[in-house]
Amino acid sequence: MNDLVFSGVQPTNQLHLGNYIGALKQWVPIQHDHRCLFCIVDLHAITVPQEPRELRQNILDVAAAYLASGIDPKRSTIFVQSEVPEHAELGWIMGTLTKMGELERMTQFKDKSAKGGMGRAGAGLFTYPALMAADILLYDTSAVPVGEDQMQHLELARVLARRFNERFGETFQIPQALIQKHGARIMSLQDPSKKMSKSDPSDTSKILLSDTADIIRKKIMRAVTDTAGGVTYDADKKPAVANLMTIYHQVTGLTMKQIETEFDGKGYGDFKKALAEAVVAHLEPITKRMQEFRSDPHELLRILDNGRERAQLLAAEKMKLVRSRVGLGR
Ligand code: AQP
Repeated sequence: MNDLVFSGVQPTNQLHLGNYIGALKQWVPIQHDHRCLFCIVDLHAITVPQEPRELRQNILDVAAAYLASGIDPKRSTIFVQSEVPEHAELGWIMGTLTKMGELERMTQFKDKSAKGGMGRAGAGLFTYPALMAADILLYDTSAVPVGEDQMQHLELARVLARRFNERFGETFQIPQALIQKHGARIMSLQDPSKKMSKSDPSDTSKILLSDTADIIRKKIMRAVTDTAGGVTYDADKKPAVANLMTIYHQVTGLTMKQIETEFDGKGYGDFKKALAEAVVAHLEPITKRMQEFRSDPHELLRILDNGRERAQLLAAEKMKLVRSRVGLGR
């Protein structure tokens, strides 16, 4: 049994607190007892239009965010997806095994294509889950830490691994999801029915890892709350406050009960002030380290070169087996 963990983030924009809590922060402790591959999934990013110069900057920003959040390049492999061409190759093969109906059911595709209409959405956006399955299966991944939004895609990866194994013989490990109780889905600060998202045009909906302390304070003080008062956790009746409490829990380590006790008899204003200070204190060292990595690109590039070499070795070996199983080449 392989104990490899794989996960990734799209360099589609500046990372936000949702990406940090739902992904990066969760990855850090996993490195201590698993072999980990953390990928910057730039091929996924281009399933929606990207400005080339910005994309290249975002790739390095995401790499810097991984390192600044505590991913240790001595323990874990950090690399850029497009630099290991086997991802695209296996993505194609997985696409040939995927049914149209399976892709049509994907809520992320429905959401992302809703604006311009399905007929106008790129085919890459539609087949995105086949490429994501390839990313995971290429390394015989045993576990994938994901936010709730990615569960449907992960389930398809499991289906495709089984389908391939049945058709061509035992080749891929079936990956499991690693999902946390609180924090798997951080919601928009302006609308608790929507997840915090890089592509949300509203600046105040999300806290970016690159935000200054003052901006973070302003965004939190402007966050919406619920009509019913009191800092108590009830995700159905008080979704906005439950979301803010989840963030507080994540950055302080306090349980929901402890948070309720701390703010018993106090109003939302007091809670938001404490929350803002806790988020600032948690993110400040991360933001500072990100800036340091970005101001010394040599170190960052060296880490990414190293990661590419490590990932490439594993990917090349696996693809040799996959090609022979499928009957590709001579
Ligand atoms: N709001 C969130 N709460 C918790 N986890 C989240 N993730 C994303 N948003 C939240 C987790 O972050 C990882 C990387 O996500 P991604 O960049 O691959 O794609 P995404 O899920 O589509 O993220 P965004 O921020 O919403 O980006 P855009 O707007 O570009 O689509 C994943 O593990 C995800 O679960």
